[in-house]
Amino acid sequence: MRIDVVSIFPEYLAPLELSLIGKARQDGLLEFNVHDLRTFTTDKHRTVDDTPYGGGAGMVMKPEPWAQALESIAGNAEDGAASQGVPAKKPVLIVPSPAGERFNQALAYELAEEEQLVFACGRYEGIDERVIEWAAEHFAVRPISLGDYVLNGGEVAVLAMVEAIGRLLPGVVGNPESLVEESHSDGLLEYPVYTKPSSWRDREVPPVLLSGNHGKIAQWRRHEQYRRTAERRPDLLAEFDAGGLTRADRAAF
Ligand code: 6GU
Repeated sequence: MRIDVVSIFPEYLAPLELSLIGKARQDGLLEFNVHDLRTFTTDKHRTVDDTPYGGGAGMVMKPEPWAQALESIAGNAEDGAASQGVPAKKPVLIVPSPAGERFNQALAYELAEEEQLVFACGRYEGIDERVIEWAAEHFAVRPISLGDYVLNGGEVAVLAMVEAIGRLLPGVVGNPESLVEESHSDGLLEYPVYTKPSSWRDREVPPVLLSGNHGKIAQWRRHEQYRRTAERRPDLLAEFDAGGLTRADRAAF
């Protein structure tokens, strides 16, 4: 997978050099490029924002630097495809925004299938809307939100999305089994986990986990997933119940 990020704060993306995603880059599983939007300006002050038409607080990002940046990235992708004699599939342009579609694990899996993702990090009150319309010529455009709260810019959201997507790429997470049992992979939250010692500060590990009875352990864990989801995320539980329970689940609950 190839990922390009356009931002006026490229240093914000430095953490992606580290850890799992940094390792995936070193191993050649992921190509990752960060572009400074200001390098696509032409005026002396390298201006990226201006006042909003219609008035109101804050500033809006000017369209032309974005068009220059996105054209250069789309051009690279199209040249690459043409040199291999294949028609170019449009890269996905993700526009992080509290006004976007909600990001979740299902969307992370969907985006992990893509050849190229481009993230356009807006700041201030956002990017001139005509950029979003125009970009559809070169990209499959997806405005995406992390949740119902406001961040100052898209950079922190990109860190979260790239980590969620990157760890799903084949070979990035050492043990793929660990992707299967985690929260949200099956619509429920994860069960609680424990390690040694079995007694710690007068608190005991649930005895079933020491029983060696794998059937009972699986049933207990499933029940805990359900209980925890009911308590913390009743919204998820409603969706899960609508999907229909398996026979093993009816036994566990
Ligand atoms: Cl993706 N971007 C910004 N700027 N704010 C957000 C967000 C994204 N998701 C929630 N708040």
